[in-house]
Amino acid sequence: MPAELDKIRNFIDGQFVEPVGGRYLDNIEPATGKAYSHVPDSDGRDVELAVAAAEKAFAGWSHTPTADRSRILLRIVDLIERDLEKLARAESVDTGKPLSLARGLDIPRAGSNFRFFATAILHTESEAHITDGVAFNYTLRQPRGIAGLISPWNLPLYLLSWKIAPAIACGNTAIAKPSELTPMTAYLLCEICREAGLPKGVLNVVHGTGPNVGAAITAHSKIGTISFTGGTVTGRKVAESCAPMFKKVSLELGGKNPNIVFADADQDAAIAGSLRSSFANQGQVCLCGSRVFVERSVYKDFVDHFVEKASQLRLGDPLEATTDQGAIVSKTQLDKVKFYVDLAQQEGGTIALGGSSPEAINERCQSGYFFSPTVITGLPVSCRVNREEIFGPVITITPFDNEDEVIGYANDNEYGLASSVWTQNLNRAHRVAERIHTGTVWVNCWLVRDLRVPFGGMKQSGVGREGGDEALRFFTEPKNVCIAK
Ligand code: TXE
Repeated sequence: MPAELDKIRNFIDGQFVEPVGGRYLDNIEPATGKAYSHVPDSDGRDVELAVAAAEKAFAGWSHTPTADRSRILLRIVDLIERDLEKLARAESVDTGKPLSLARGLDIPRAGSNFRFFATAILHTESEAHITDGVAFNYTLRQPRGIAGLISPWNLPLYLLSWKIAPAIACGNTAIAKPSELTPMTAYLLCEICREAGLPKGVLNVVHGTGPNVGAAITAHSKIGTISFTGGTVTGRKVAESCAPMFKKVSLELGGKNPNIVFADADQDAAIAGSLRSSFANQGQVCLCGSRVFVERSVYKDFVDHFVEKASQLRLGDPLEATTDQGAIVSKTQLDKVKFYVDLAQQEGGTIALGGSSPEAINERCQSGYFFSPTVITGLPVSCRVNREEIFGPVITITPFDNEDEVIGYANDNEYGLASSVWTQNLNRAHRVAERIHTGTVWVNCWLVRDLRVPFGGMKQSGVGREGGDEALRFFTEPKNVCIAK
């Protein structure tokens, strides 16, 4: 990493600035376990500076013509595409994910997020209602003010851009806090936004920890809209902080997603799809299908073939082109994964594949945070490992005998984010999709995303929906104007 990125800074009022307190956190590279840069350890004073900048910028930005906002966001897309390689490498180094994944998914999707909302705002419809001969009503959808955007470490730029783009496209100003574990691409995005001509103060990025910066954002009276993606435990704290101030809050939280394979499915497709949904990004995607249920008549064949394919995934240095599986994001997360694999064996599970950290990957990565793709069979459906989010390359495979039984298994969980159903029976696909309690149901696929559709979860997977019109509605305030005839 070039020396100038050794110490990244906050981006406030269009300037890169040191944290007021002058403190920095080590930014650890997951593949090596060593610090490679330093991140501002900001606090409420830095958030105050950001609020002042965002407040000052709001009048101008909220009255900037939509076409001009759109043009600036499209310029950001151009620059993300120009800097694809630089951004992908930064994302890979910061997160431990394979460079190929950052290059092929994370960074292109960040560009798509900006492009989608840059164009969506050009085509929004206005509503009007005529009240008999009495009145004419029209609805104004106005920007809400300063938005607080808090994002996690698993898909840093992908998820942060999914918040920044709609928030500023709608005319709000924003204060964003990326995860302190993976700050680099947020920092590089600020350079891009400045080069694209985004007016100062429209986007402000304050780096730091959740308790020092995240909590200051959710508690600030002038930040009326909060969009949070992260763990359910933290999501609860965010909701508690916002509730007394009646803030508008969107929470995209954890998941423990069922992946159901019926005997009548195309088994090769189901295995290939399940391999992705189990281990993409080392299983660190809230949408991963970590509870695999397979109809009993094909269970043994599925397990044998799945384990064989999973054993061929190449665990390696994230920067090497041949790597399919990189490092886990942090020592804390690695320890969490190890804890659950140990617990699975205590709960009666059998390790059918993996179950431990590999021998040294290479000289560079000998102290990195690696864990082999792990398949566990033989667990009770309701044990802790089948109920709690592990957020690593660990899945369970459980047999079932009929549709009612597996839908009961799928729904018997505190989370309700996403699910996959593999079947060639169309009626069954519709029937099962209707009965599963998740915000998204993929049939014969996984992580196929149309940015227009509502995205989010039920139960402890969150509140509210992101994406498409839902995001535009979230980041605007509807006002009804009623004019008497
Ligand atoms: O995320 P946190 P963590 C799950 C996954 C993981 C667990 C915890 O199971 O093991 O969450 O991960 C900021 N007020 N997911 O601890 O704490 C924090 O700085 C305001 C699922 O890494 O949720 C970071 O920027 N903000 C998830 C962001 O919240 C606070 C993806 C997320 O951190 C805060 C990641 C506070 N009090 C983890 N405390 C998904 N749904 O994709 C922390 N933060």
